[in-house]
Amino acid sequence: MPAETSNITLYDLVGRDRETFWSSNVWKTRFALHLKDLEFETVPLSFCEIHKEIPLVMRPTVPVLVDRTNPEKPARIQDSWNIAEYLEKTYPDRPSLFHKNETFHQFWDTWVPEKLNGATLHLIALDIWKKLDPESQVYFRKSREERLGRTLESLEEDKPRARAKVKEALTLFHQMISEENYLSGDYVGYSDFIMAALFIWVEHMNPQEFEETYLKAVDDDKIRQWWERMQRWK
Ligand SMILES: N[C@@H](CCC(=O)N[C@@H](CS)C(=O)NCC(=O)O)C(=O)O
Repeated sequence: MPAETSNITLYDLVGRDRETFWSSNVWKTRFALHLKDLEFETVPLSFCEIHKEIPLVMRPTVPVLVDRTNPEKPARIQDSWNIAEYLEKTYPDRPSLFHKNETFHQFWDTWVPEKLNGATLHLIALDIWKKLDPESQVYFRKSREERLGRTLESLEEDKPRARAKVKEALTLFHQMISEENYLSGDYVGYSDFIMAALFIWVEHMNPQEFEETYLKAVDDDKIRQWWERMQRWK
């Protein structure tokens, strides 16, 4: 969508192809914008571009959302949770993200990264690296190997342990969605988007891992059925 027709701009992360959006943190925002039916344009940035383009007053991370709906007072918000709160407060007449229970969704916003992000990174770090532009490959390898204290290649040997961790976490998630259509109950909510954003990240990076470890984490079709329900907000 051309920039002039949209009041909202979303800064997102891309790899070498510059057109596939796979960042889990940004997908939380994409889902929220889709649910609220808000038009937006996307500014695609590589890892290295994020560090040059996102203004120094902010951290060099995406998502960043700029909303010029009120031209006198444009809003610039960073961090997926802050953006969700902003959208809920600014567009209360659109479908709700929190269904008047913000704490519940905030719990999942902490729980999913704590229980799933580390193990997931172990499973797909090398796949992410392969999809980046050469300059970002250098940055990603250096920063992640420093953080993990090991090479991306050496994560391979830990994959069975990482898969077991993912499956354990998804067992609790499975219990929740076995009783209702969505994590947040009868209606989709931000907590569903948090989990679905993680799923999109893995699906893009390693479809086979996604199928075997995430969709088949538990021995029935409940997670797959929930995932199918989530497709309409993509
Ligand atoms: N808590 C932040 C985390 C944002 C974040 O870490 N974003 C990643 C992309 S998923 C990023 O921009 N990373 C830049 C880097 O690692 O240099 C949020 O939820 O928005």
